[in-house]
Amino acid sequence: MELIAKVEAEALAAIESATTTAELREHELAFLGKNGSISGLMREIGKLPNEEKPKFGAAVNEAKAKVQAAWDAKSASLKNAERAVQFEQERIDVTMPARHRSGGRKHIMQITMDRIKDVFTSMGFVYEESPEVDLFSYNFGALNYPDDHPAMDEQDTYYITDDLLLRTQGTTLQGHVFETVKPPLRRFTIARTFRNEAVDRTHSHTFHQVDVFMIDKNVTMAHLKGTLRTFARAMFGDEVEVRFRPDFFPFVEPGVDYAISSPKLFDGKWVELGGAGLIHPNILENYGIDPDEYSGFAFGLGVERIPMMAYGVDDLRLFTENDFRFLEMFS
Ligand code: FA5
Repeated sequence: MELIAKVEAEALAAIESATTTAELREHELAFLGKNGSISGLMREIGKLPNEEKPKFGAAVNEAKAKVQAAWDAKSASLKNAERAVQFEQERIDVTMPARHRSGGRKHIMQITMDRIKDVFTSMGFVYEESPEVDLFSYNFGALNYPDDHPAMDEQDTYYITDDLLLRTQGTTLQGHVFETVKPPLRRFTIARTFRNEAVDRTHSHTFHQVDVFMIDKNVTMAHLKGTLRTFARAMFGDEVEVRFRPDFFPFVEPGVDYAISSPKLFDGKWVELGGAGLIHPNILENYGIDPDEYSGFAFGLGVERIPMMAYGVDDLRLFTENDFRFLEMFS
């Protein structure tokens, strides 16, 4: 009986002092397991006289039950404690603000250019590009500028050599196309263009132009106006009207500037957009196109103008400053 009390006390003390479930598991094997010391007590029974056997057996069972109960209780409390630690380590603070992920987006100029491309492509115009650094002859001569014509002064630019310059206008595409393509043809480009210009809110040394032209039989100012109106409506809304006024460009005859007006823009005031006209017969002849058989129209305008008007941007330098507060306003 003393032995039982000793083993029981040992077991209870060991269980009580356990600090981890792993340690407790070892005590389970040592005391309660098949080869544990409490099971060992049962084997002692054989050495006892018969009359003492039942009492001893009952006492061992009682001790075993006590130790088991102590073990169960300790196991439960250690498990709880360990889980609490684990929860604390794996805790997720659902109230923490999410990390800001800034996605890229298209620049407002890119959005504008993509829309321009959609509009003219849908009208059967083919997009084409020509060099930013081009020959003087494509920029001026091919476009019917007589030598030393004062119109060239309005488009002073940066010269690489006497013959090579940074193009001043998207219209430079014309000569490149007329050399290789026979009419009927419809072409357009979006060109980065350069001029020796004092920079202010509406002028830059580097800007962009859309330039559009077509040649076919019986092309008239009516086709020009209809194309411009379709384009302007796609950019600025369905109520836009287009107006022509006489203007001079060496490569068109007649030449006009065109303005648009809409009740939704600038209180319906006319706002000038760019230049246009019918392609000069001299140019057609220079490229072997018979002006009695074919005629064509051409127009050009500054791309920066479009978002400036559509969104009321009052300084074109904002397009290249890359101030996120500005860029994030457009998507
Ligand atoms: C031309 O450049 C002609 N090539 C347009 C043309 C094409 C006429 C076909 C007839 C037939 P202009 O120099 O006016 O025209 O320029 C056209 C547009 O480019 C202007 O209305 C303006 O919106 C834009 N632009 C001109 N210079 C600058 C500049 N320094 N900064 C920003 N935009 C400019």
